[in-house]
Amino acid sequence: MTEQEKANRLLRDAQTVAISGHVNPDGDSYASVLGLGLVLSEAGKTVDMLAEEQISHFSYLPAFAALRPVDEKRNYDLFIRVDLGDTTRLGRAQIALANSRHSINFDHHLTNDGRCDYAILDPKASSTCEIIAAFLLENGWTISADAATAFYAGITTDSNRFLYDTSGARTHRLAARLLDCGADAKRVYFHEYQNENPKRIAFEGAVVEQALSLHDGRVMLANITQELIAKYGLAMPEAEGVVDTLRNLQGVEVAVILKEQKQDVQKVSFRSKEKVNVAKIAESFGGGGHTKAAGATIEGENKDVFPLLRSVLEGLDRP
Ligand SMILES: [Mn+2]
Repeated sequence: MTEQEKANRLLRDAQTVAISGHVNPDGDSYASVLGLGLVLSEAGKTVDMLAEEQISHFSYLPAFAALRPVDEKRNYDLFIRVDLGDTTRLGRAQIALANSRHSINFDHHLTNDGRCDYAILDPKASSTCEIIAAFLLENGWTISADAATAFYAGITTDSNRFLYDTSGARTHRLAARLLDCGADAKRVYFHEYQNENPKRIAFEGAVVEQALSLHDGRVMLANITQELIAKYGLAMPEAEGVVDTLRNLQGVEVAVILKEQKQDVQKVSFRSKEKVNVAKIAESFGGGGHTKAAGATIEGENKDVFPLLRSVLEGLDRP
């Protein structure tokens, strides 16, 4: 039996299932939990779709209201981790993993410490949603319209609207199959791209204006402090995606954003356009990710981490 077949048998046999993505969830993480959760509950299983944080931007996703925090007293036949390479990024869901008899790992990150019974990993996939949806279709599961909408949303957001290199013919074919299943693409596009908060656009402008230009503008570094985000009446999760705006600028190869999560915790997001592998830079800060999109969490105060990050970026060899 292949790894896929064994994992599928585990999925078929499990009666109680917990699914969790990563802390600071993005569209792919939420949608992987929700899409898979819907398919399994519609197949008659008892499923806990776990998430400690509920970011309202994603509340348009089907079954979003069903997301719940970890209940330490609950045990499961199967725990499924989705969209994370580093186990610590499960956060409190590590308790549910410990309370489960079996585990499966679905992921597309370049590095994965996958401590599970079975791991379905594909760093060439656009998104974890792509891996899960392909797996389910291949193994004869029924994907409802709601589940298809969730998967379509995860693929769309993680591939930057089918623009990244990992979004090839295979991704488009799968997306077409999800549309056949009834995926509501319009709903995804409306909530993700036609529902902008004007304050956020003004904030993006401020970030672009204050960004530090390194290597003749090929590297841009911006610092988002709590003070800056508060000035625009926004909260830190709403700064998600600003790094893409910075990377999309003319002449920029690498965009880096430092975000002050808490006084002593800083989050860094890295993006590249063509040739720089930003996962390597993220790894040097204890993080990871993909060639063109990566991140790290650094302990320390903003005023100390910023110059450190700046000097690492200044030291890049011909970016
Ligand atoms: Mn992802």
